[in-house]
Amino acid sequence: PELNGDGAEILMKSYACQRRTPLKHHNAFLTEALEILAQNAEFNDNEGRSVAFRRAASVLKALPHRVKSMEDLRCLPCLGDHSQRVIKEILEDGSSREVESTRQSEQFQAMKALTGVFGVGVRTADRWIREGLRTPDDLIRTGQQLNRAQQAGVQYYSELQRAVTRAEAELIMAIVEAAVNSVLPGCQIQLMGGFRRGKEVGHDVDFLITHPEEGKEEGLMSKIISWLEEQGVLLYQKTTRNSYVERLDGPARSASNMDRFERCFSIFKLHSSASRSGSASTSESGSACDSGCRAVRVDLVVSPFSQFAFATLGWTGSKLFERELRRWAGQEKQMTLSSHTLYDSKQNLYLRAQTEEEIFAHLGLEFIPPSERNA
Ligand code: DGT
Ligand code: MG
Repeated sequence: PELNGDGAEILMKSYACQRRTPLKHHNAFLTEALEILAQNAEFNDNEGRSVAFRRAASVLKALPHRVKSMEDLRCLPCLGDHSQRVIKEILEDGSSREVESTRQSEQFQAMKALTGVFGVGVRTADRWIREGLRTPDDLIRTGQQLNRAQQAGVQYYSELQRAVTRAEAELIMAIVEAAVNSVLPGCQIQLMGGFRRGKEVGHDVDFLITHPEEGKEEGLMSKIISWLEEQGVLLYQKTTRNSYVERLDGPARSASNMDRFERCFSIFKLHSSASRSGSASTSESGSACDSGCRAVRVDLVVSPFSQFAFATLGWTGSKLFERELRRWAGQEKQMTLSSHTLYDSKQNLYLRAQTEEEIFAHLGLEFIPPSERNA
């Protein structure tokens, strides 16, 4: 087995949900390269290849030292031939030709720019590129048909490209708390996603909301949205209803791993001065984002209390960690994990949980705290 600098043995487990992956690690020079190839594979609609590169990158994030030679990779899981070639070239030459040519290719840059628009996925971006479009400006210039989300995405493009700081996330938390408390006292509100894992910046801010009395949360989202709209906080919002039904014979096989909570995709308006000084300003109404204003993507999710632990686990991320949890559940335990429930196919029953710790225990996994789920 692999030895670390102190001569201690590293036993690297093969599922990311069996490992601790801190936010800061020693191999960004390799993981960033592998993640370029993962992203490019996603742009080419090649999910298998994309996940392979992400798993390889994730193993390197969990290493307690910097990789100096190919010897350091002996006995590590998830490093396929292709990833190893890339790593070897970077170790020997300082960079990988494949990674650099991908990074600089017109196709990759156009996909990055266009999928960077809120509301635009890989398929749409690909179609536009085949029509000769390259940037969000091209969409406006050529008068492309855009849906409401994409219109907002184009309108606030540069604002939404800017990373959201933790200070801004806290400010939005205060606004969301004010909204929730004024429409339904006694709710629990949790900051989710990257910020729960300890990230200092994010691409959006995710919140999970519940009420300890099951059923009280029904209809909550529309009340929260109305309150926020009255205060002039929302530049854009689209709410989807809760469509989850618990089937007695176990969860339905679903093509997507999107969950079915009542959910709101939104864009909040903050006043730049307020986001610097840390005081919420929600007095102005209207939907324009002027020069003194900041647009931030916010996701709100409402969960029934009985599903709250599962929703918490499902909305903490990272995306790869979530994916690996589900793969572990299915392949190693014959269970189906979602952000709603955990179903045991051997016993034919739902396993209940009040906390994330209980879910890890049901899955036969050591508990990994959010700050170590940065797989
Ligand atoms: P960020 O926002 O780019 O800094 O990083 P994250 O980790 O906050 O990523 P984000 O905001 O896309 O998603 C937060 C977590 O929530 C992510 O790790 C997985 C989960 N998640 C996001 N969207 C969905 C969804 O539609 N269904 C389910 N089940 N989970 C989702
Ligand atoms: Mg997020």
